[in-house]
Amino acid sequence: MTPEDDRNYTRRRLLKTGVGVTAAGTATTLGGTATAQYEGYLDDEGTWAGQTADARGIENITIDVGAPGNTGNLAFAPVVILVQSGQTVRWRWTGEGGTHNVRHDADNPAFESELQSSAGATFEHTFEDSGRYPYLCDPHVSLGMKGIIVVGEGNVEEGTDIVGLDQLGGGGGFNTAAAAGGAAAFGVVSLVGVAAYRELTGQTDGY
Ligand SMILES: [Cu+2]
Repeated sequence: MTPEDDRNYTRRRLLKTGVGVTAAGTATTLGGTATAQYEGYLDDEGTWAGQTADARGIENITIDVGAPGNTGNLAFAPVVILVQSGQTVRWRWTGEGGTHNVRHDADNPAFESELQSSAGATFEHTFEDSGRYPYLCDPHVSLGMKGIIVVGEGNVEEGTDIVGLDQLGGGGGFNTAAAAGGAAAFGVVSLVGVAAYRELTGQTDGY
């Protein structure tokens, strides 16, 4: 670890334990039990702030593959979303962070994409059955590249904040992220993801 990595790591740990949250200047609330949520599946995911993003009823909900985080562009964003039965989720590759895939983390995966690296590549799955669907990127799972699709509100982990997609990481990050990230092509969801990451890591304040 470089000193910079070490600082980032420390900051992430602080965020995950609910200390120093107000420094991020957001309305984010983190419980002290954040690391135990979703059976600890996201304990080593560096961007998740203990929130479940409410994507119910949103047509063409899109998750970025290769969003900033996990010591590179090695995150899904948003990390955890809530959808309803029958809804289609689309993953869209940002083109950053190398080659990624999306694979349901189960003995008999309900969904699994090809390995892809090109910006704009997509993968879709329609979720019919209620439940929790943890998933990962095989090349980067050891670095924390994981996410969860929650189907049905009853499957949201108790104690997890359900927030609107526009509230991830606080409402003020939209324009900042768009200007600084040059990510206009990625659309609304990706901008939210970038904003959330910047808020959490303090990337814009030169930390
Ligand atoms: Cu990956």
